[in-house]
Amino acid sequence: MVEWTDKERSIISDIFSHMDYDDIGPKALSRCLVVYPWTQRYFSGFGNLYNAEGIMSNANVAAHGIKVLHGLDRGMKNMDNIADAYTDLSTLHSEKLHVDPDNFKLLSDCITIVLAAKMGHAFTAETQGAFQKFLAAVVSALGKQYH
Ligand code: ZNH
Repeated sequence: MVEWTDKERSIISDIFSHMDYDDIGPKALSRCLVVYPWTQRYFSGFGNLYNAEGIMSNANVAAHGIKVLHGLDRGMKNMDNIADAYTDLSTLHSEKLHVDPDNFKLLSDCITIVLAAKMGHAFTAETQGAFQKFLAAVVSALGKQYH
């Protein structure tokens, strides 16, 4: 089980109370699809991911980015049992979606980068430490049902 200091808890709850899901979700998922192009294979049903200028821009990706970012809410609400909070989502990604679990870490890094760009100076080393620790717990939980 992951242990959290009061400081880490307050950083995490602060981040989520100010989270701009509609901005960060689409940006983080789009970034993941650009930086790690092999992750595009899971979204073949989303249509053309790039616009006429060759920029990643797709309404389905944007909507899905928001949904995925909201997927972190259950971790935030279950800080003391993140491992079990993702059982059903882990099974879905493993058995139905067949998403390679290595990709969870890649997306989580993109979420960190987009959040850092948005928060600017407020994204201190302590904030990064707590947030990455939180994401690592989620990533590990999402990988739990892979056999
Ligand atoms: Zn995922 C889906 C979350 C990652 C791919 N996802 C999903 C959902 C959610 C999530 C919540 C919805 C479900 C239902 O509907 O029920 N994810 C998530 C999270 C994460 C993720 C939290 C991390 C952090 N995913 C991911 C990745 C990928 C994916 C990395 C790839 C690459 N997902 C996916 C898909 C889907 C999902 C494909 C399905 C979509 C549709 O709808 O079609």
